[in-house]
Amino acid sequence: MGRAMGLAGLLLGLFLVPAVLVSTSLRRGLPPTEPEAPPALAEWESVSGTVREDSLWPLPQWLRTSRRQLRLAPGRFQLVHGAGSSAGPDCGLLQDAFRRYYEYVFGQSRWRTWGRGPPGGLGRPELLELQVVIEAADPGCNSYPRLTSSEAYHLTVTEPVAILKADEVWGALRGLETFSQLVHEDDYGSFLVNESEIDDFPRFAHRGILLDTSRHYLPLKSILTNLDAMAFNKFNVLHWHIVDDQSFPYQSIYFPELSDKGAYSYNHIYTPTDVRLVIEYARLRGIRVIPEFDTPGHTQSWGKGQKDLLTPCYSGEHPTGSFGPVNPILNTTYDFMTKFYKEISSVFPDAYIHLGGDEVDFSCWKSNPDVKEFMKKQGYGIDYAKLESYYIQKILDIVSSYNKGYVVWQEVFDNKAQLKPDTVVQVWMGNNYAHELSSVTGAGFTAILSAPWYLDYISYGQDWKKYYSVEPLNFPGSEKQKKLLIGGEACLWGEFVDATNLTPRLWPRASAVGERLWSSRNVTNLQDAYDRLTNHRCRMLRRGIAAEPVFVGYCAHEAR
Ligand code: CP6
Repeated sequence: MGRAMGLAGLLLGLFLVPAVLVSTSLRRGLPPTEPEAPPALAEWESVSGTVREDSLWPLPQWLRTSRRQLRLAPGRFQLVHGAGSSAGPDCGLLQDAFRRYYEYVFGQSRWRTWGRGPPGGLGRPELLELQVVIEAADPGCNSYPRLTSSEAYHLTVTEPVAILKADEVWGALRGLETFSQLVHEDDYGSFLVNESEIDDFPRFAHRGILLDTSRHYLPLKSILTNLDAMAFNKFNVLHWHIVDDQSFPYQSIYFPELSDKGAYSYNHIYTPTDVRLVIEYARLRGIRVIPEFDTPGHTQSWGKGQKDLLTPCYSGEHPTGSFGPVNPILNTTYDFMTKFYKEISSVFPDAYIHLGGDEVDFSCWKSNPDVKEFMKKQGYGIDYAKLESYYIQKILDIVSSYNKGYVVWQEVFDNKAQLKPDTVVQVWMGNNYAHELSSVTGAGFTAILSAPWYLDYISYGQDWKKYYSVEPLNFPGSEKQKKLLIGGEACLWGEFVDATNLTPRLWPRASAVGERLWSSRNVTNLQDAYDRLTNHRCRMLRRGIAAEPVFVGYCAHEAR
């Protein structure tokens, strides 16, 4: 970055931090600067001739913006590989991203081809290129994003070329998003960008959205649209809660009966091709796909296609005909799970699988005489949490044998299962989650926070402020413990959500979580966030995301 520093020095005094972005980290290292006198503006330009970095979301870690504006000509401007980049035209991931971001920058003007005033760009210096330079020897074009991937980037926008530098393609994707957010179209249809410099990286490595495709089937299109929205908000994990009690839409290769019998219908399924498409679409946006196959509870739909998998419930001496959680006392259960998770481990490339383990109802286990007998033999007494731990530990062993890591819901930790040190514990219970984070990290485990971010809960008013105001590291613990919190997830459980309301229910409310997990800890100003979020929401609309309004108001593009 030596060259960038030189450039930074050169530009000192030319830049100012916009007043709305007052935050110590943004100002650190910057001498007090006087804004340069704005260039002489023609009368018709003056309305849009102000610094306006008022739509960046999430806010970059460090940025400064000049008043000097450059224009971009749709026919001339190019996204290109810069000199010295380890990636070139054979990097499909970047080529694809260049095409997408060209559209996001310029495509939005097509709704209004009439009534253009004088070309606002005339007489302004022009930005000709965005050169993307990947600095690592292996740019990662054909790889999958990982927990440890670098998403850092450095962006300078100066005449005549902008330069985006990143270690790996993942940072380039984040930087392209930021660049596209810097460009705006003025009232006369000119594309303008302020000269600026941005240094950016995520605060937390795991920034997820949970989608539930069991309570309602979500068509592929909805999932892909959501991946677009995630990229606009710099989320990097799709937690795919793919099956649950209500339906089993995952079409298994080894066990096709699971979805044949357990899906809502033969059409409400995700075929291997569908799953590959989701994974690839996500990869191209720097998003990991972590599938959740939740057991031993939440498994009613599994029982339809897999005989003897679930525990028969009893009333006294007699089976009632209903079933409970997965039957933990049969060898056949583990034979099945061994094959099943072998398939899952090869279908999903991510290093992690979510194994669930939440909300196990012990009543059916308690009613079953064979389970009672097993409890006695194992010396568990009447502690059914021990039986759950017995089951989970066997599943963990199976999944580790396929060299996968795993995420579990907090009960698995609470029930004192012997967890491998690399287990990730997801904290979801709302009551005293700070204490839970303390216990989990105190025991040395990595944690993900989702308790404050249940977006399926709706209420009147601007609840994004509540999500935004959470400080994830506000829990008792040492520095070492704080490092174990790797991020968080906004959860959208599907009981009341299908393709009709998925997007507006998630966006822009999830954007609040996105900024909390990406931006600096001290980015907390609600008024500033409100202003940027309303603009960001209008931008999502322009890009085809039906994000609901933040509050009263309008978007410029929606005028007739
Ligand atoms: N489904 C599954 C759910 C929930 C959980 N697991 C859930 C529980 C309580 C609330 C929201 C969601 N619907 N499989 C718990 C992680 Cl408030």
